[in-house]
Amino acid sequence: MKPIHLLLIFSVIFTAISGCVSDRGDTGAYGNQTETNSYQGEQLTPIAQQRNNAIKGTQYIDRESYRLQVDGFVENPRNFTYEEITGLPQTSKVIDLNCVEGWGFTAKWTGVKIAEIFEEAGAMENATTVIFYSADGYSTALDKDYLLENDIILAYKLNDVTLPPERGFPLQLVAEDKYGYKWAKWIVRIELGNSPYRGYWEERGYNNIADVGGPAFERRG
Ligand SMILES: Nc1nc2c(c(=O)[nH]1)N[C@H]1C(S)=C(S)[C@@H](COP(=O)(O)O)O[C@H]1N2
Ligand SMILES: [Mo]
Repeated sequence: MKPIHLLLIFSVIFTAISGCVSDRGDTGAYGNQTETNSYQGEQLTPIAQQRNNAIKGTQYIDRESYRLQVDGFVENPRNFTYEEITGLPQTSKVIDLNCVEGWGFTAKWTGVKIAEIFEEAGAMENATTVIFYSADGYSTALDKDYLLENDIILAYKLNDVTLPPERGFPLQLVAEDKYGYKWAKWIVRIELGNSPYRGYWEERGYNNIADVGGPAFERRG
């Protein structure tokens, strides 16, 4: 057989094999985990193509010593371990993150509804504002009603992969329909209160409502 014929046969076989592999289509590798590429008919952006943003770079949080502190207007101020959080009822949804700078992506987010955390800590009726504090000194706040009415979750998985360090491990707030600066990463404390609060970017002029499509900036008197 001429070498050119062998080459042809090999290329046909190779194409067939690689076709089998890539035809699966709905998952991909992410480290040693399997990343989901579509969910409930919706196409997801692969993590490798999603952008990151952080004021002080990646925070590396240790799973064992991590505690989520919940305090303020709650009957039982308390800490949660990583295992306690991931042991609560789990919710998944496909949501877009839109940074106010104009970029965005679509992902499947899996985590716990804030309502579950509020239930555990005994959130008080008169609490109106919820402040999220992060390990890098970042903070932001949202109305308690917004969080409850929209079943907002604290995500610990992204496209079925454990939240990578640069993406906020262990927890990122999935503030759907709000600009990216409300999506706090590396959350270490949640404080309930009844007075308005401006977080890191909000204090620097960004709109405290932060509805996607709404104004990015706010005039302050
Ligand atoms: N702790 C912390 N959370 C943060 C930020 C930050 O700097 N620190 N940046 C915010 C901004 S402006 C955006 S757009 C999103 C980006 O989220 P991503 O890096 O997961 O894509 O994170 C938000 N959460
Ligand atoms: Mo952003």
